[in-house]
Amino acid sequence: LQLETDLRRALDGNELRLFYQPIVSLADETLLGYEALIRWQHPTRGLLPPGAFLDAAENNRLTSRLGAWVLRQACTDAAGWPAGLRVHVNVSARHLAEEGFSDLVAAALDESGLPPERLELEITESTALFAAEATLQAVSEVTERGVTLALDDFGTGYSAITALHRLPIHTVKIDRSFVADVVTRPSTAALVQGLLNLGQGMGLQVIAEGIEDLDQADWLRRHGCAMAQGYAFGRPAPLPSRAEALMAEV
Ligand code: G
Ligand code: G
Ligand code: MN
Ligand code: NA
Repeated sequence: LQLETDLRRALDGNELRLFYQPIVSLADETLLGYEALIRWQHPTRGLLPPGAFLDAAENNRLTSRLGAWVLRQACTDAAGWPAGLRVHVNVSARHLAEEGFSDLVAAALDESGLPPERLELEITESTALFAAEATLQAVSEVTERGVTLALDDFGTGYSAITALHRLPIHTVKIDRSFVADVVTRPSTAALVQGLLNLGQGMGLQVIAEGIEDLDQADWLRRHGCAMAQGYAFGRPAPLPSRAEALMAEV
């Protein structure tokens, strides 16, 4: 309950932050975009990761306020980036199913001026498993607008195949738990190869997550994975402030 009160204050008082992690092309390590990852700059507890507060938000009807803040902030930030770069925003199943979700996306795009094609929404497999009519409706409204959908943590849920079947998925993100063992464990390698084949066979974009070293990057490149994300290419970090960016130029 204290957490809930604190979180309401955080939403009102500019304590939430978006960190951004690069998404790169594996062929040449060109930057393709960033995934937005929320943090809470708590006045006494320091910088909190999403695991410390997202569940509290989910359970206390703060989901839509928090989700709206993330979408608006991410679109505003991304509108100032070079035109080729896309932004990925994580969306909770609960928020996606709420009335008004697609209007919120439309408003975030309009207010920021970000072209819809530069926004990708990340959802998890369980979102698809429990997808109610409202979710399917919201998804079709945002994708008709040109926004794309990524299936996050691909391979870890019960419903990977169902999700691909039911929703207009554009990208799958191979979960980092598979990437961690891909070089050292033959059975994991076979599994990742299968996920890559499935994604490519369906004409989807595939991003490998959680790449921490160059052996993993090499393996994935050699096995046909085009895109990657992970500490090897960049940790989640705040956008440089305008002042810092100016300093870096001189
Ligand atoms: O950044 P970190 O690895 O600590 O993120 C942990 C989890 O929190 C990830 O599963 C990520 O998808 C989720 N997450 C991060 N930012 C957001 C956000 O803005 N909204 C939602 N719904 N989930 C987020
Ligand atoms: O569930 P989702 O994919 O949205 O979560 C992304 C999370 O993964 C973020 O919390 C981010 O901090 C974390 N992450 C990103 N890259 C790496 C990595 O290379 N290694 C590990 N262990 N975690 C990572
Ligand atoms: Mn994600
Ligand atoms: Na993931």
